[in-house]
Amino acid sequence: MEFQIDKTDGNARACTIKTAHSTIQTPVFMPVGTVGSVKSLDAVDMSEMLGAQIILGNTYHLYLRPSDEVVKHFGGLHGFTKFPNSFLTDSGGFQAFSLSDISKADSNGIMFKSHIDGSTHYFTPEKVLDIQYNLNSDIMMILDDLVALPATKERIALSIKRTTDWAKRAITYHQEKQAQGIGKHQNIFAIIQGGTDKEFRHISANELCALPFDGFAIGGLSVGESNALMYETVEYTTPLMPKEKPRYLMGVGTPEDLVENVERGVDMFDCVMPTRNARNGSLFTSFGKISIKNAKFQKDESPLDPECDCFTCKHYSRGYLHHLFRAKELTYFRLASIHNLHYYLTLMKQMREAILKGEFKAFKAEFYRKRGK
Ligand code: PRF
Ligand code: ZN
Repeated sequence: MEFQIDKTDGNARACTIKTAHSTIQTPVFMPVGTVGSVKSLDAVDMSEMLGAQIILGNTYHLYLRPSDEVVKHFGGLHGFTKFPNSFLTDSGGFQAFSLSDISKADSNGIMFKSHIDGSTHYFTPEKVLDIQYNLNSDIMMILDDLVALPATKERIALSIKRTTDWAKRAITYHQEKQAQGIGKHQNIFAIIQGGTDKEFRHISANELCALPFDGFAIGGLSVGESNALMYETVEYTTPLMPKEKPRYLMGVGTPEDLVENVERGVDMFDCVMPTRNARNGSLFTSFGKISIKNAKFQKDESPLDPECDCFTCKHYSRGYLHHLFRAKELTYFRLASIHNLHYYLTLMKQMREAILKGEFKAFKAEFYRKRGK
């Protein structure tokens, strides 16, 4: 892929990434499309209505159902889902760890039981790449070893050692495959681990960033630690990462988290929050979150957010959305997801514009002022 820094403002960056399928302007938020689709929305909604340049899919889910072989049969994720822009696929390690009934890592990989039918599977650094070659995602994540926090120093030390060993195997395998003409247009990112311990983050970043990956992620955060500790760990880690490659903070976060971490030099994010919150009735607005189930919205004729120009806000009232939510109408899920994703994608665009103008600090102050903070 091509990567270019368009402008920096403090540590915040506005960059352009070109993959085989789209041009991605950063900072970017990647909506989560676990099984190849973003819940309640389709590929046309995502690309044409919302203008998403990249979405995230999960190796774990797609491997279990419908299987990477089926996806390959349709010409990969693009042919199968018809989403024309980029896909990033997570490696499966995190999902095996968090979703599977049982999972157990050893020095060679991760054994887990499917959350669908209880069948046993084994992921290795090579196996998750083979699956991702079949999916033909634009950005593939390597297999990493996660630990539940709090963990002992010994266990975190083992996690970063394994993650480095697996990263070396992954990059070697990927280079061999590319030499054979497989995964030629696919990119591969490593994942820095180390909990909230600076020394471990330092070791993990140094070991991984010495390898020729196309980009680097910060993993193992937003797993229950305080916001302050997450921000501190990111602030410590981003300067250890190469300037000339994309930086991705996995599984983060709230709108505040995005602003704080863009300020600390992160380029890419993903999170289920906008879509999951939408389904639970929690909607993001320029002045903070609202709960649409609240009785005070019953006769409210105004749009969700007067500052929003999304499809939902252009056409429907708070009172109608309140009714759809209460009635559990399927249309509610679509309209609410459109609004929340539009909110997240617009927030990223506004941050990019602020960086390009060298006004990120002022943007951040205004962002908090509107929320009464
Ligand atoms: N590793 C992988 N995927 C992830 C994470 C990680 O550490 C996180 C951490 N918040 C989210 N998704 N492979
Ligand atoms: Zn809206």
